[in-house]
Amino acid sequence: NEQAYLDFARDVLENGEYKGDRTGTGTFSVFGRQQRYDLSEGFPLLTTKRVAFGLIKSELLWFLKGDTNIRFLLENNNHIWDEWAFKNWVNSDAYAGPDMTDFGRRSTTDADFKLIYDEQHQIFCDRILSDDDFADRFGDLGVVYGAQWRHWQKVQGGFIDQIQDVVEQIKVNPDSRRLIVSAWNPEAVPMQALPPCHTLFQFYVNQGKLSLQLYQRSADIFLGVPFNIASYALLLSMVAAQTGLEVGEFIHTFGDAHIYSNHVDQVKEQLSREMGELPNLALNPAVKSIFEYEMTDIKVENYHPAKSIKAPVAV
Ligand code: THF
Repeated sequence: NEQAYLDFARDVLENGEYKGDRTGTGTFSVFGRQQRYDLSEGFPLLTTKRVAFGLIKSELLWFLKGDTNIRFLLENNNHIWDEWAFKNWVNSDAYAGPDMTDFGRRSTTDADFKLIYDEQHQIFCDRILSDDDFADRFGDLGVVYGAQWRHWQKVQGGFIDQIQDVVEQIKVNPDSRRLIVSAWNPEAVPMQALPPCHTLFQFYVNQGKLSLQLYQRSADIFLGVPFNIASYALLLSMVAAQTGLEVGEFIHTFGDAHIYSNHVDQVKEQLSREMGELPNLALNPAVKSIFEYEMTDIKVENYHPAKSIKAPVAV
């Protein structure tokens, strides 16, 4: 299980070729890989570094609500999407503070700039939380995951709730080969803060077990992928609980899988560590709909990871 992730990271470290990228950071990249995680062997939350499961829960609940405004994330102390909203603010004519051009890269290379950035970032978060109009205008990331999953806009008007439909189809038509949720909407790509990395996923039911395969077009192996594995394993477990199925496999399929050049030392550190036992996931059995889970209904038990490893996020 965790070994699959570690082997993948080592593969990209050894075989990845240098490739420039949109963020200007530089990556070591491969194209086309796949790993499998059997959820009956434990919940795939990595033990070779601490992975912040609280952030994974609040992000998934945010998607499932169909919410695209970072206010809900901030209310849950989750800052993993801040940079994307912050970018919209500092690029708008409403922003009058110090120059934030290229803030993602500069805040990792220039300590003086980082102080200025941290201050503006704090001001931004405070205003998103306290000012409704500001939150409406700058907290929204556009038609990102939550919107495509729950409110796919139809050409002839109205919308499709892909999550509700797929959960229903798993119950009534488990042999279906069309149990698909697509986040990739070519028409919406120009309106999104970041076009979806988790392009499409498909469910599969056999022998009373539910499996899920994700196609991820682009993957930040050190920071993003540990979150992504746990997030889709959680989604799979929640859908299994709501459809009366056992958990099967999470299959993670990749397009461009990369290690950012400023994450290489961190990956090597992680690869030098011993794996521990995987934790267990406990979902509140009283919850009767995929849309009714709250933070306290989802827990990991027996999670004893190695200490966290910090790395800068590329924006
Ligand atoms: N952009 C980049 N460059 N990488 C990504 O993985 C990524 N995501 C989402 C959107 N843009 C991305 C956001 N997901 C972290 C984790 C997941 C993210 C974004 C950031 C992160 O920084 N994690 C740190 C700190 C967590 C904390 O605050 O405690 C970690 O150590 O795990 C792809 O989904």
